[in-house]
Amino acid sequence: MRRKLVAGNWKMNGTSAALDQVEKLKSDHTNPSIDIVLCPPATLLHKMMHSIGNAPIFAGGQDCHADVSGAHTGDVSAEMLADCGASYVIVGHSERRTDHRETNDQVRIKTKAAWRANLKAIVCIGETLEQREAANTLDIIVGQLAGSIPDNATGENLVVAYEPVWAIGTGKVPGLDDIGEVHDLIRTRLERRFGSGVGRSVRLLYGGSVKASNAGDIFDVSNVDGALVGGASLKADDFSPIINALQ
Ligand code: G2H
Repeated sequence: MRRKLVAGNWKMNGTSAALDQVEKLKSDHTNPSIDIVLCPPATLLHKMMHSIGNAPIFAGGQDCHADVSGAHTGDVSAEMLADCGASYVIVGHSERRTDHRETNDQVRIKTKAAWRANLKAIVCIGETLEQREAANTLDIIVGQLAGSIPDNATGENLVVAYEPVWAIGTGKVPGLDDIGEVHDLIRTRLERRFGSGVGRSVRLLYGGSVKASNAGDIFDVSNVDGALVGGASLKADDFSPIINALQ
């Protein structure tokens, strides 16, 4: 039985004032069977851990460098995230793949770095609009999965987020059948590569314009175990109804 998971990706949003949302979320969140993860900018992680306190909410980074430490100006290692109290890290988000030209190979190495630091990796994959319109979605997903995920994946250390690039922050969402088709494919490929036990235990998230009004329908799709939420995770009043839709 896979635990449900809703992760909020704050992207490059939030200063100390945003921690009020954590306080609100703590009072909203009463279901211990759902994992909630907040991924703030790295600058807020330490303060966020104080805000979370003993509440059943996890924190995560939005990216990590492959190395433990060294001459990499501006970067943050997985070990540094873990030292701040993070339990998760997002790797391979399409905004990293686009803005920083991250390749599947780099995402795979970063995922290994996350595991080295005992972080759970939320590995993001997804097709562009051009790739979807050329009917290449499934091939792209298969290639990204194979290239971005190292050996030794388990249901504990890996979460896969399917985020169609064209659905991110646009208000557009694929049809439920399309989401189901991709999630079923991801599940099948994970089972084939890692064995049915591991393949069935990895949690699969949908991401891309998730909001309260569409979350319930998306969560009913087969092999969707939760969501990676961007814009609608910034305010507890928007995020809590999405979490509640999983119950
Ligand atoms: C996809 C998602 C969060 P949004 O990037 O990872 O963002 O929900 O704003 O589309």
